[in-house]
Amino acid sequence: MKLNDVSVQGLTIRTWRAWIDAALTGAMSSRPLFNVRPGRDDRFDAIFIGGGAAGRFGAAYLRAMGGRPLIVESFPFLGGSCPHVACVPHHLFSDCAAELMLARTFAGRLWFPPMDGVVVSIREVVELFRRGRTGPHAVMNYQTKEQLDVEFVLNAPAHIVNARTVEVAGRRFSGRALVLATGARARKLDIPGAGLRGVFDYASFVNDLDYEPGNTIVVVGGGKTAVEYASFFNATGRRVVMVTRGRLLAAIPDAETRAYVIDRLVEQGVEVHEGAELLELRDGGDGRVGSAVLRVGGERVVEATDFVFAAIGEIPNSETAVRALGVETNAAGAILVDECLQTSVPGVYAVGDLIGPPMEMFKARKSGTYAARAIMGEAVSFRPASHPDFLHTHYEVSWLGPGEEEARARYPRLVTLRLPPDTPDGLHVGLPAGDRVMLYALAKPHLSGFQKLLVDGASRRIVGAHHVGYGAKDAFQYLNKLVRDGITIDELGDLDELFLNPTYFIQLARLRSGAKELIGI
Ligand code: FAD
Ligand code: COM
Repeated sequence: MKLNDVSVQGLTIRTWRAWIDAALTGAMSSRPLFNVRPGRDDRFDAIFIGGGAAGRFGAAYLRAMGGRPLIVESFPFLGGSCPHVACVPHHLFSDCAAELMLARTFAGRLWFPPMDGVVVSIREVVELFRRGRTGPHAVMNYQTKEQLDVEFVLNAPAHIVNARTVEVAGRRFSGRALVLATGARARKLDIPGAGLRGVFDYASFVNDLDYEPGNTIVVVGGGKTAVEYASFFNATGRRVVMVTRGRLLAAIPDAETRAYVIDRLVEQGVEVHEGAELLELRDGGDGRVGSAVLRVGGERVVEATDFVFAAIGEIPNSETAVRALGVETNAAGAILVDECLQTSVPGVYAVGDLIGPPMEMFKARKSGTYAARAIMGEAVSFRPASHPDFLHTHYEVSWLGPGEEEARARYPRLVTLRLPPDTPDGLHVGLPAGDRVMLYALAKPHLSGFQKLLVDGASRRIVGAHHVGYGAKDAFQYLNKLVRDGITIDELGDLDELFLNPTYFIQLARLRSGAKELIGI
C-alpha cells in the first residue's frame, strides 16, 4: 500500500489499520507519511515532537483554538505509549487478573469449571493484545486527521534543527513554538546478566515475548507497574517472586488500605520480598535467563526462572532536546518547565512524561492543552494540584487526599466512615457488596473489598477517600473536584446514590450527617 501524502484524501479507519499493520511489521517501516496541507507554507503555530497523549491533546487543543499545529511522530500512529505498550495492555492484564481470581476462588462451584493446576497461557494474551492494538491506533489517526483537523507526519522521527525548526524525512518545518512531548522509557536493569533474553520491561513484554514463560516469574520493583504485572502473572497460575528494595506499594497513602491490598496479594500467592535486591541473572545455557540470584533478608537465594520482569521506574526521553537546544533538566533527566510549560529556552515547551512525575495520562493530556493555551496567548498556570490516583492488583485500588495517619496529624477531630466495620469479625461480614464483588460478599466476604472516607469533624469537610474493589475509579475523578471545592459530609449525604454502588460513601455520609458532633462508623 502506497501512502505517503494523505492530506487531500479522507482515509477510513480500516485503511489506517492496514497501513499501521504494514508499517509495524516492517513492510514499510522506512516510509514516512505526510498529512500536511499542500499550498501553504510550512509554518505552524506550534510543532509538537511526539504524538502521544501529551502531544496529541496539545495539538488538538491548539487547533480547536484556531491555531495551526503539526505533530511529528516516529510511530506510524498517534496516541504514543498508552495504547501501544502501557495503559491499554496494563488494563487488559489487570482485567485478566480480576477474572482469573474470581474463576480460581469459585473453581468447581456454581458455573465455574475446576481450576486445580490450571496454568493459563501468558503468550496468548500478549498475542491477543498485539493483534488488537492497531484497531485503537487506527481510530487515533482517523480522529486526529478527519475529526480534529490536525496535520501530522508519522513514521519518521523529528530532528531538532533549532528552537523553531525541525527536520523530518528531509523536509523542514518551522513554528512559532516547539513543544517537546517525547515521553519516557523504562529504566533498564543494571546488573550482571541484564542483557540475557527473557528479561522484560512493560514495552518489550508486549512487543517481543515469543515463548511461554515457565512456572516461576521474578518481578523486580515495588511500584504500580511491578504489582500490576505481578498480579497478572500470579493469576495465570504461576509462582511469582517479587523483589523490591523499598516498601511494596508505598504510593498507597492509607496504611490500612495498603495492608488490605498487600494481604490479598499475599493470599493469592504472590511472594513479596521487601528490602531485597536482584543481584545477578545467570544464563540458562541458551542465552536466555535460567536463574536469578537475589539478596533476601541478608541471604543469597537462587531462583530458577526463565522470565524476569523489571519495573524499576522510567527515564524521561530528554537527551536529544538537551543536546540540540540545551534545555535544562533535573537530576532525573526531566525537563524543567515553568507554569506555562515553557522550558529554559524561550519558545520551547515541554509536556507529559518528559517533565517528570506524576507520569499519568491526566497530566500528559492536561499539560499538552495548557501548553497550547500558553502558545495561543492565554495566561495559564499549570500546577498539578492534589490529584486522585489508582492502581491495580487483582483489584482496583483508588484514593484521593491523605491517608488516615497524615489526616489525623492535620485534623485533630478526624472521623472515619468505613466498610467493612472496624470490629474483630468485620472482615467476615458480607459488606462491602457491590458491582463485581457480589459473589465474594456472599461466599468469601473478606475478599469483597475495603473502603474508607476521612472527614474533618471540625469543618465537616471530606478530606480523603480510599477504596479497594472494582468500579470506583470513575467516581474518584469527580469526587476529587468536590473534595477540592470543600464538599462537607452534609452535602455528600444529600447526593442521590445509585445503590448498590461500589463506594457507599453517600449513604454512609447520610447515616451520620444528622449528628452535630460527628462520630465515625
Ligand atoms: P508517550 O505516550 O510516550 O508519547 C511520546 C511519543 O513521542 C511517542 O509516541 C514516541 O514515539 C514519540 N517520539 C519520541 N521521540 C521522538 C522524535 N524524535 N520524533 C518524533 N516522535 C518522537 N497512566 C494512566 O493515567 N493510567 C494508566 O492506567 C496507566 N498505565 C500505565 C501502565 C504502564 C505499564 C506504564 C509504563 C504507564 C502507564 N501510565 C498510565 C502512564 C501513561 O502511559 C503515560 O503517562 C502517558 O502515556 C505519557 O504520555 P506522553 O505523551 O507524555 O508520552
Ligand atoms: C489514548 C491515547 S490510549 S490518547 O491520549 O488519546 O492520545
